[in-house]
Amino acid sequence: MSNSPLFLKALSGERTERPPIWMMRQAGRILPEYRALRASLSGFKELVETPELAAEATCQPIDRLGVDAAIVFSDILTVPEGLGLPYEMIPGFGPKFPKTIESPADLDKLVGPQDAADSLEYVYGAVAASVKRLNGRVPLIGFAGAPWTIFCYMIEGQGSKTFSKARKWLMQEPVASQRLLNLIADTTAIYLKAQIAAGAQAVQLFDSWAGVLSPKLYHEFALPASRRTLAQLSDEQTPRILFAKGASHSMGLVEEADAYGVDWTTPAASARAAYGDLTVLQGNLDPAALYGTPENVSTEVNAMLKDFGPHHIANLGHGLYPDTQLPAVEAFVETVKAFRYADAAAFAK
Ligand code: 1CP
Repeated sequence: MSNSPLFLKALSGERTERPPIWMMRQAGRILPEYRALRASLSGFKELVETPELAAEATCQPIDRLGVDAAIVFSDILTVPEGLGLPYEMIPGFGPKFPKTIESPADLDKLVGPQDAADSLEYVYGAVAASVKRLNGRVPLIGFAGAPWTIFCYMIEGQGSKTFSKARKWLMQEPVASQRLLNLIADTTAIYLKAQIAAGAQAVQLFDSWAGVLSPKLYHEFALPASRRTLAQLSDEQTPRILFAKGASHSMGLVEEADAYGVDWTTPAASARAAYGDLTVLQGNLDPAALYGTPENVSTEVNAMLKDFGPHHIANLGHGLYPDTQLPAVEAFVETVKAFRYADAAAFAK
């Protein structure tokens, strides 16, 4: 048994006494101390672009909740900004890009992968400042959006329920779509390598909008682009987590990650059937389960931990909702921390 932190042990495939836990979107959103920090500033971007402040937001869930990993406070939209499409964060609305990609000719105006990644120095600063502030308490996760999800924002310029404009591009401009996905994939690989160089001990690729694609288009466009990013990180000795929300039809088709996120609509048994018992899986509590009482949360969480079995990282099946109450979140963390595989009848060998 190594002395490495529980989260990294689990990611490396070692058996652990209990699963580690962290939560997608754990920094910000639900914490009163995040809202206070945010209210003292001019806006979201000031927080993301000032390493010391980002590091403070990164550490808040560690101090408050005692989770086993931190995720750097940033956003997936830094990459399109680096590529030449700046975003604005509009309170009560979300992200908005004044400029978008409207025609294949617009691709010629974008910045190249190295220059795009080089312009995101403030993210590497946030990673380094977060590692310093964490002071060895827990490992830090770096992250980026997967190419398809970033493509969605670069074409649409804002969130969408269907991302039909982005899907229209795949249908009508397949060659230009491929070119843009490759540009994003290569930029993202350099970006994640730089986060690793700055101290990130694991990285996660968020393919938040994988689920709007048919399996066919997912296989043709999104999946190869994610693989292209992940493959470029294979020499890094740093575990890679892929979370492709809504793409459970394609579980088991990517080999380049070290762990796979599972969304809450996918039964643990289906994920285990697709990936096998030894693959590290992360997830998948329904974020809405945290609207239940702490007792209900505890029951649901214990059931989930038994369903996944070992080689599991406890997490949600997508990010925390902003109106989630802290006692439910605390019950999630406490239940996972009290769990022991050895005590769970199903695993007592
Ligand atoms: O002012 C604010 O506080 C704005 C809210 C906010 C926050 C706290 C946004 C706007 N982004 C973030 C931080 C963030 N974003 C983190 C790090 C901190 C954390 O743990 O919360 C991470 C990991 C993200 C990742 C992110 N941003 C994703 C992928 C994960 C997911 O939830 O699917 C996506 C899709 C975004 C885009 C984005 N940023 C913000 C919003 C409201 C959105 C979604 C817009 C949409 O509906 O399309």
